[in-house]
Amino acid sequence: MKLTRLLALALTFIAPAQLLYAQNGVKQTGKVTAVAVNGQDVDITTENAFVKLQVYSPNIVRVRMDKQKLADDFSYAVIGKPVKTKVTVNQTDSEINITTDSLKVNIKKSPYQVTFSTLNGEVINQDETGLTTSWVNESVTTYKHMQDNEHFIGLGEKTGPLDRKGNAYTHWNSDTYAYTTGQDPIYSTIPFYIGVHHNVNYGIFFDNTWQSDFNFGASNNRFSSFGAKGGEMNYYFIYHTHIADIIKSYTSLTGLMKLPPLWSLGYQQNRYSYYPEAEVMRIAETLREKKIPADGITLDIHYMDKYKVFTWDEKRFPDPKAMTKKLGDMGFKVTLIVDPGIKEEKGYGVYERGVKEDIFAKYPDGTYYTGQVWPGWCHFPDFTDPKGRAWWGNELKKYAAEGVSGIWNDMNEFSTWGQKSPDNILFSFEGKGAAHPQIHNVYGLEMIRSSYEGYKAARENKRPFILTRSGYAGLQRYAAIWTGDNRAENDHMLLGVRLMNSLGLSGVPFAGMDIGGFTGGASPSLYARWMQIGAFNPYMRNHSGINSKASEPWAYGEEVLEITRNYINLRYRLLPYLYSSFYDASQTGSPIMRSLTIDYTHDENVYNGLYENQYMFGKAFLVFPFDGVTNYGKLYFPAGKWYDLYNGNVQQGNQKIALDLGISKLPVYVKESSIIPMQSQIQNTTEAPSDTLYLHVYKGSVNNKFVYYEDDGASFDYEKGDYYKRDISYNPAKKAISFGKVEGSAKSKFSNVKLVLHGFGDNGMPVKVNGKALQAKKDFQSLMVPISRFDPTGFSNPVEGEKVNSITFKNNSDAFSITY
Ligand code: MIG
Repeated sequence: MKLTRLLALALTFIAPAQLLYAQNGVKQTGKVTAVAVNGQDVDITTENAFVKLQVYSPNIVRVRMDKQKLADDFSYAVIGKPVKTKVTVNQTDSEINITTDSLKVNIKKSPYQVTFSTLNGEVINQDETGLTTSWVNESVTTYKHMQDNEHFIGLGEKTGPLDRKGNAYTHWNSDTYAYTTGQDPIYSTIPFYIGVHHNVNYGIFFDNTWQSDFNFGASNNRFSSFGAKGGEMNYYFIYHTHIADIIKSYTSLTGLMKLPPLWSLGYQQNRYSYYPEAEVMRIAETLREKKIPADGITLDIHYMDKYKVFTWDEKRFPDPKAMTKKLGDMGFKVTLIVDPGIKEEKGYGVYERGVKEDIFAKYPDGTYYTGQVWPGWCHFPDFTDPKGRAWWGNELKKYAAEGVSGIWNDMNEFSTWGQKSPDNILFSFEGKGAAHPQIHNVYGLEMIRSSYEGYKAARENKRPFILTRSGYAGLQRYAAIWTGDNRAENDHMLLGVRLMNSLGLSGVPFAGMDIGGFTGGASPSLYARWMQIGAFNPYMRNHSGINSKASEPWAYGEEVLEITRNYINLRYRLLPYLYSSFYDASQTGSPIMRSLTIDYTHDENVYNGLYENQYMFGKAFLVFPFDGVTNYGKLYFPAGKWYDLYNGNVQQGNQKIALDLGISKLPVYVKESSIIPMQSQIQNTTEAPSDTLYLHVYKGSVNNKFVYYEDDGASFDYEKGDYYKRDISYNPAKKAISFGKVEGSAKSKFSNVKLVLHGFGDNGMPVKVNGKALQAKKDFQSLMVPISRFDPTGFSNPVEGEKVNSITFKNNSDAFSITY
């Protein structure tokens, strides 16, 4: 054998794949050749890559990798900084070990391979041996070992099942009219998911804005992987024992939702499109006449003059300011749609100012990129340019002056007719320069940032309400999101629930869907069901498309109208509960629609396709999004004790039941030990409820604490301490319901509290306050009354035979405890 052949043969044994494929762009990370420890960072050089491991907190470790030296750090999504953390780094010839107070990271050197484990040494997540991280030309992918029976949840607005195992997904924000229930991608990108196996769970946030791909064992039985067409491998590994804390850590990186204005939690009525003004007024008046509580009317593209943003069609809407005033007097806020495409037209001030400010995206030869959308040929603002954001904010002042309350950002994927914008459109990217593929997935995020910041600046001390169709990780800082152009079909109603549950797992608490369906027309029963479920969505908006069936609550006949009204009524009575839940979300990232995987993570049943849509609405209500066609369904009750919302009947947990149900009720159960504040019926949030807060407590065996929160619901004064907050807790062992001392400088809307005790028995209970027996009729009044239940078919009528204990007392700000 010739020497060269021998050599070649020997080489194939030494590094078979490496040498052969490297020339064609394939690169493995390879062996570690140098290690440097810099405080909480460990910088590693390998044969083919530069790696930086950064400890962000005891629970968060960031991994950055590139073929060349790592570029300056920049992210539109991440606003969290590393916090000072105790870190120990040990090295041997073969490995590096990093230990925090919560986890261990082991890096094998030959070749590079990362393993995250608990302090006890249980593997949480591990690079797949032999594959780890590799490049194929400019695309980079990290391969993780698929653990036995691993579940994958989250990943933002992704269709398909709750458990993403066996599926793969792409992130490329797309305008997907009438998408199917398995279509991918749709409108937004949140490259964050949670893995669950062997009683451990972790989160991975892959912060890369290029087109990215996630594979959770689709067509392979070996790994889960995440990768992108360009940019760095850049992921944050998050470990906590509870999923709620993983979400909290994720939102410590990407930011929290700000408290929205209270009116945006009310019912919103929309149509593509309501016009002229007389029609808008007719809708508003009908909502009031028919006593359907509502807070918002949303105007779609036909309010504009030939679809030109920041204009009004003067024939249809001769005096917008007077109209918003009239609506405002009736308790309605107006939300307007805006699109990013700016019509290229001489004399159109918005366009001309854009040219003057030089804020439109261009081709490499310096000419404007021109794409076609609603107004015709358009230019597109560069929201990745601070100048572009400022220009947009300036244009928004007009709507502020006209009394508009909400800005609905549509088409911001960005969408153009043809749906294929060229790669060579150039964007500022904060002065660093980037072409379309790198910024595509953050275009929507930067548009809503412009809307949020602009609208905040345009109005004195008023919370903006921003709605968006597209976005990227961190979108919760600026906007609520809705799930786009769904279809009026049962499967879409259920898919919408899963999308919102998944968004909730991915740091976005404020989400909604087109209730009733955007395309097509629902049957009356499907519509009724959809509105019932909609009452238990964070954002409740009814919307339907231009050529579809009218979708107002009265469009489906008397029975459906009544059902719909009952549930919207209930939502309004629940506003103190809902608003406090939003407060919680604004502090912890805790979602409003809470997938059961959050609190029942290691219960296999919650991943079962039969039960995958079930969720908690806040922390008290278990909602079963019941089929709206067959009205038949299977329910799973996780561990604990559950009270039927309508009659108080107790259902034990760890049970599956089948239900055949009429359309008038949606199955909703209350978790034992729940604390639920409610108010009297109002028709909109400008109307004051009665002076009594109804505080429902459900007997249980577990301790519970509810953070009760109130503020003016409109301004930013709460940031200066102008709020009313107290802990309300229930301790069954001590037989006590305790009210903590009030925090904040605001007064409560409620001067009385009516404590309503469920499941505590029918006899008037001897009640003590701060240990002292109750002085009848003095500070407190103890009564035995049959109170009205939540029966949606006749809310104001007490349910026969049902008795609960109820105590009414004066609200006061000191800590006190009621024992029984
Ligand atoms: O090309 O503004 O998803 O809610 O009604 C369609 C008209 C543009 C898409 C949105 C939809 C809205 C519609 N828009």
